[in-house]
Amino acid sequence: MPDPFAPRPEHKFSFGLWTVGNRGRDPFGDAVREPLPPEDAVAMLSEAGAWGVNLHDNDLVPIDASPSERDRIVAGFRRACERHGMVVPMATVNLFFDPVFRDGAFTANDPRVRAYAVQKTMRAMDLAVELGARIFVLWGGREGTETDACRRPDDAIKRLREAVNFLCEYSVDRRYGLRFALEAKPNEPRGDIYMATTAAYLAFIPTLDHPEMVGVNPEVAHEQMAGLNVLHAVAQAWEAGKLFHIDLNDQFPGRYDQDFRFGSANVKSAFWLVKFLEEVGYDGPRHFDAHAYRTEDYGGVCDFARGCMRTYLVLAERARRWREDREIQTLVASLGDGDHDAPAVSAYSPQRRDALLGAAFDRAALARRGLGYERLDQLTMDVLLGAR
Ligand code: DIG
Ligand code: MN
Ligand code: MN
Repeated sequence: MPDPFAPRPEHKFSFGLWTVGNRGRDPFGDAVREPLPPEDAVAMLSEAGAWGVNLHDNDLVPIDASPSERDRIVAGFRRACERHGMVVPMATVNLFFDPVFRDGAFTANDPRVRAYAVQKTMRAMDLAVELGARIFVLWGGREGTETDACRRPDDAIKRLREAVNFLCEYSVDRRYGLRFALEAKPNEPRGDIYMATTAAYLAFIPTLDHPEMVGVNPEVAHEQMAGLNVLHAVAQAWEAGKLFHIDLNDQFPGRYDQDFRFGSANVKSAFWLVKFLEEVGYDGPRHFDAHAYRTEDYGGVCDFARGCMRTYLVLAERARRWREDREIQTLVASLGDGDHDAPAVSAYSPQRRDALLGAAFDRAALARRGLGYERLDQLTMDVLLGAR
């Protein structure tokens, strides 16, 4: 009997080199796993059933590599991807690890650092296109402060806009056709990071010269670190046509960025997210920006990768059950506008103005109406827990 939850290329599951290549280092402990060469990561992900592999520039090419070394490394990686039938749907740039970015990258006070950050990103875009990536993620991990004495935050926003506008022009100039996906995070590694939430970026994008080229890459853990409902952030991005990519993982509230295996901390939150992505027909990569526990060896890392994909598919199947459950669907049908006619509050007109101003409402009767959400949520729990 074939495993119904076995990942297949059409599921578009992808992982970054930095995810399965995470060596388990943390602020209080050294690496516990040997380095994983990119070609080995590609082989591991392919064997696990993933479709795509993503990377920061320096996940593959050392920051001080010569052009000939760079070309040799990239050629070897491309061969490995071809050999293992893996695509590179997304790429990004590391603007956070090297000490040069300790005051930020695009928002740094030193204009030479800002210029270097844009140059490094241009070269990372070149690499992205060479590998076939169509999506370029920008995560401003160092764009932030420990003290707001360092700069006016509105100056930081202006600098960020200047950099993203320049990079959009570079993509147009080179006819790269890249779409940029901006990733928010509230803090860590900086005390506070600018553009702390996906919503902040959704407000920033319309101020750009090429807003049509720029969307967002919401990460589950980052919205949850901010105490937000990640589904609502993703739904707002989707509704605005700006869900260009997504970072799936998990997180317990009030902790550092845990980047746990997808669905391993909050199954219900993961269920609503998967249900939404499948119902709206999100066709982008299902990217797992997560890593295995520090306790694991590379056998455990492979378990981690398989678990991310399996949980997504199990939850997608639970979402199908939810949609097909007669009692649930009867309850859901009763939630809508139903047969309660009410004056229209869309498409303003003098007629609708007068009809609404003249309408009478039985407020007490409206207030008495029980909505049945307890039963509906318990049915959802039954589906999730396998009790129906
Ligand atoms: C952290 O959540 C960031 C970096 O890993 C990377 O730049 C981006 C890509 O998904 N996510
Ligand atoms: Mn994260
Ligand atoms: Mn991420």
